[in-house]
Amino acid sequence: MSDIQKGMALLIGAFHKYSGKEGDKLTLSKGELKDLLTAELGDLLGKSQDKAALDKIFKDLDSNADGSVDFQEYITLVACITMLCNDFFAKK
Ligand SMILES: [Ca+2]
Repeated sequence: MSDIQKGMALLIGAFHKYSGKEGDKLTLSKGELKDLLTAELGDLLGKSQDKAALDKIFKDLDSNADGSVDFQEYITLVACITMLCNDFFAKK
């Protein structure tokens, strides 16, 4: 597999690792999102122990406001963070 294909497979796998923990297996509950953000993105986002901050991130991500974060909403977050990282390295 190419690097991009490997990256895609890893992003899909990472989502399902957390989405399958409770409730709907294809979406992230707030608890699952917290686990994902802490374990996978904690270095970049800081610890999301702050409940108000987590509530805001969840609300912002849940763009169709159905109370869960689906794959499309998750991949949008990953794409945004990836763009920020790219900007950061491009400016160096
Ligand atoms: Ca949603």
